[in-house]
Parts: sequence; C-alpha cells; structure tokens
Amino acid sequence: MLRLFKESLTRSIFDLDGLWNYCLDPEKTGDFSNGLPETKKGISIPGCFNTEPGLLNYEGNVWMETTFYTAKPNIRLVFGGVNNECDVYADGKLLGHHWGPFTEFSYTLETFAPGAHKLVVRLSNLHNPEDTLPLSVVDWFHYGGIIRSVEVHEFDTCAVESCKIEYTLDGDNADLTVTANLRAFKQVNSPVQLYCEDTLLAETEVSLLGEGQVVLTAKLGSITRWNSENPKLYTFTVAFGEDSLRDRTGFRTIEIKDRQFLLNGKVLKLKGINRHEVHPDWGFAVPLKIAKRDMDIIRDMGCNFTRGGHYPNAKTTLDYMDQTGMPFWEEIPIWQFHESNLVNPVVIERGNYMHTEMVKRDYNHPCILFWGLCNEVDSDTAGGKETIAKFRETIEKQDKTRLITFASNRSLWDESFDLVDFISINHYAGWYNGPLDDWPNFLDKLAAYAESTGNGHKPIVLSEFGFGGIYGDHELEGDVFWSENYQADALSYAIDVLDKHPKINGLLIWQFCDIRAGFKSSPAGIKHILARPRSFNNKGLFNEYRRPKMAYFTVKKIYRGE
Ligand code: ADA
Repeated sequence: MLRLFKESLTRSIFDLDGLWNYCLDPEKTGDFSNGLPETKKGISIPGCFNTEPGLLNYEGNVWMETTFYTAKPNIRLVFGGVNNECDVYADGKLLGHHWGPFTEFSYTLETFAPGAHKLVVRLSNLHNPEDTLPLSVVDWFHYGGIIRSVEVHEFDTCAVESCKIEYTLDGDNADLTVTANLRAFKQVNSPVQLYCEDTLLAETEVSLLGEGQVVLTAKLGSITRWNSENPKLYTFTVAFGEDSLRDRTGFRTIEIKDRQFLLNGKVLKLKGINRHEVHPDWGFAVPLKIAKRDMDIIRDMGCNFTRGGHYPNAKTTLDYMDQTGMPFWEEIPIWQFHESNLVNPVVIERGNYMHTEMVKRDYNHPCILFWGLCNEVDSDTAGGKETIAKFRETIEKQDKTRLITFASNRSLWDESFDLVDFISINHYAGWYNGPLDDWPNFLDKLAAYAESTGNGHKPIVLSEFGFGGIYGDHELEGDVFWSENYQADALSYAIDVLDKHPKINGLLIWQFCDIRAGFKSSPAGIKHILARPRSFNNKGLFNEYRRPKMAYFTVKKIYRGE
C-alpha cells in the first residue's frame, strides 16, 4: 500500500504486495541469497510469519523472496518496515543490512538492467534483554515479518529523493523553506521547481552529478490552518528533470503557554487514547481498512488525540490522521529499559538511528504534535538521564517545531523532567498502583513534585491509565478485577478525577484494544505472561477483534459529553 495520495505524477512507483515465498532457517545454516530451496511456502506480504499456522511462537531466521520487473535503468527499493533486522539481496547481491522495526529504509540501485529481478530478504524477529529496540520482554508481541509494503521507484536520469517542508506562520501568511535531496545518475542541468498545488512558487537552476541538496523558499498568503475540525492539507511538488515528488502538509502551530497546550493559539486539552497498531490475524501488518476503522472509531468516541504506543505507525495511518484531523504522539520502542541498557553504546546508537529515521519519514505530517523519546525507562538514574538527553538532542537536530516528552512511571521520583517540554505520566491507581480512590491524592502529590523539581510551569499529561477487563466477563457486583464492569466503572471514576484536576492537561486511556502479549522464550517472558490472562493485555476498550466492551460505551458517553 503506497500513500493515500499520489506521491508523484511523473514517476513510476509500484509496490511488491502479494504472495512471496518463504522458508524458515532456525539454525541459521542456510544461504539462500540467490533463491529459496524447494521446500519454500507462500506468504502474503506485507505480513507477519508468526500469524502463519503453527508459527505463532517462532523466533529466528526466515528467508523471503519475490520477483519484480523494472522498465528503467535506476531504481530505489523502499522498505516500509521489517521486524526487526534483515539483510536484503537483489539478484544475489547484498544491498545492505537494516536494524530496527517500524521505520522505513531504502536502497538505490544504479544502472540496474531493466527486466526481471529476484529480491531476497533474510530477516529475524529475535530480540535480546540487552541492546535490541525493543528488548525481548515487552507487553506486546514480536510479530516478525515484512510488515509494510516494499516499493519500487523507477528513474531515468535523476531523482527527487525527499522534501522537507518547513514553515513559520504569521497570521494567515506562511514563510516556507523546502529542502529537497536530489540525485542525478548522470550529469543533469535542470531547473528545480517548487509548486503548491498547481502554482509555481520557486525555481532554481541545478547542475548535478551524484547527490545534492537544494533549499527553496517562498511565501504563501491566505492560508487556512490545519486543525481537527478543518484539517486543511496543502500538496507540494518538487520537480527536477523528468522526476518529481509530492508531499502534503498542514499549517499549524503547537506551543505551550501558561501551562497549557495551544494548537493554533487555542487551548488543547487532550482527551485521548493509546493505540497499538496490531491485529491478531495480521500482526503489525494491519491493513488500511482496519487502521482506518480504528481511527474512525476513536474519533467517533470523542477523542481529540491518539498516542501511537509504542512505535511509528504505517505511513497510511498517518496520512489518514492528517486528512481527518487527529493529533498524534509518535515514539520509538524504547520500552522499560534499565540504566544498564540505556548506557549501552549500541542502544544509544540504535536509538539515535531510529529517532532519525522516524523524524525523517514523518516530519511533514501535521497530525504529529509530539515526539516521545521512550517509555517507562530508568529516568530516575544518572545514566538514564544522560541518554534521554542525547535522544532529545538527536530529535531537535531535525525538528525544533514539535514538543518533546517521554512517558514516565517514576512519577514522584523522576530525575529527568527538566528534559521534556511537558510531563507525561503512566499511572495505574486501581490496578497496579494502589487503590482506585488514591487518584486525587496521587495527582496532588504529582503536581507538588513537579513544582519542587522546578518544572511546575510544564503541562502534565496522564499518558497511560487503565484497567484490565476480559471481554464478555460481566459480574453482578461492580468491583471484580478483570470484569467488564470494573473496567468501565473504574475508568469512569478516573476520567472524572483527572478531568477535574486543575493541573492535568490531558488524559490518554490505556488502551484502544486488547493485544497479544509476550514471548515465552525466557523466564522473564513467562513471568510476564502469567499476569496476562489469555496471553493478552486485556486493558482494551475493545477486544483484539474490535468487539466493544462496556468500557467503550462508558468512555464514549463521557468523552462526547453525553
Ligand atoms: C505500561 C506500558 C504499557 C502497558 C501497560 C500495562 O504502562 O507502558 O505498554 O504494558 O503498562 O498494561 O501494564
């Protein structure tokens, strides 16, 4: 699946979605870079091999192959996401190794003979307790596979590789700076043009062989701002030689003033939810149809915000949030890392790399208001703090316009609040963290602690709170853990307290739907799973097949003010 709009009106772009071949290689003994053995089977791509019958708990090496056809001499292969590391071969030649699930990467192949080509991918979904992002124990499931489309972009003499659309706003005037990365496969002398819709905004002459960059500036008047009610998008095109690239953005500001979030100058109080982009039948390769329906349900429930816990979502999901006006928080899967993990140079390098890939892919999306650095890590330690500061620096090098935070569960002893633009707290009173009626007391203490650390001027968001409820389990009495009643009643109480508290600027329920949790391959994994009835995290307002629980109807009423 490509984007929800045409990325180019002149370039040939197609995806390699379809039935690929695959074979397992648990002992890592095979080298199938030239082609898979006769024992190969079929798998639908994008897809996750763990959802193939019999492979739910398979962890290890898998080889996948397909054939594709090109008509032009130069191509770029774009991988939307491979979970979690892979080698890519084209016609038997290694193109590269990529580490990291959920982010996009690509290879440019020059003077590649037009015709039929074999693409082979060796990938693995193995994780470890030391330096993989995420680590082996998580509260979701390590579905391995080519989880998003592989795209082929074809070029003759040159390519517009990317365009970053930056702007500053003054009323309804926009000052634009568009930075385009270019590549010329042979000497190209050509104008580079910037269009907004069909209007030429700027033009400059370029003479290039190899890689280059141009910066184009322009002014746009009478712009309409992007917001939830009117998510106005503008489509920009950068043209160079016979190639061109389009992308969309929306004009908006997000800032903090007087301890409040201001979206286009108007107070935004977050009424939202956390959503994992996953489905038991598809793993992380959630089809657009399902992602769209999830987002439609979230919107209809009265949410004005979604957090993508805990990894970058599909490009098409972000496109959909752009065009429907759903503000979003995006993060990478640095989940429950200890200080020992965080000071590991491999983790720092991988974290920086993934953050860079995330921002590079998603900078132009107006729906993204916040970047998340990590979730529930040792932010109360010196080593943890140092690494969080490095991650912040990495993001700020690419983007100074969005707000940066991380979700902390060190609430009353966190040492890193000075590294965030606003404080985000995951807290589970009524579940893990003491009795339900402790919420008011906890919130007062939290606000006082923020003040005492010199961060009292920052907004506070409850980035996670929630309660387990097993779909279909109704009790006569309301206070039975795991029942739908308890989940619904407890959410109703917690939302009320959070909403009324003067120092709380937003609440994000954990979570949209139930998700499969955990791998069994380590004692820590088994321990985790034993606290997860059905091997699922059951805090969803919906079950994993998107059947609503009582809590959904309760929250919808409250969020919609009915
Ligand atoms: C944490 C974590 C979530 C989820 C949640 C829970 O807050 O950030 O990913 O695991 O707890 O349900 O326990």
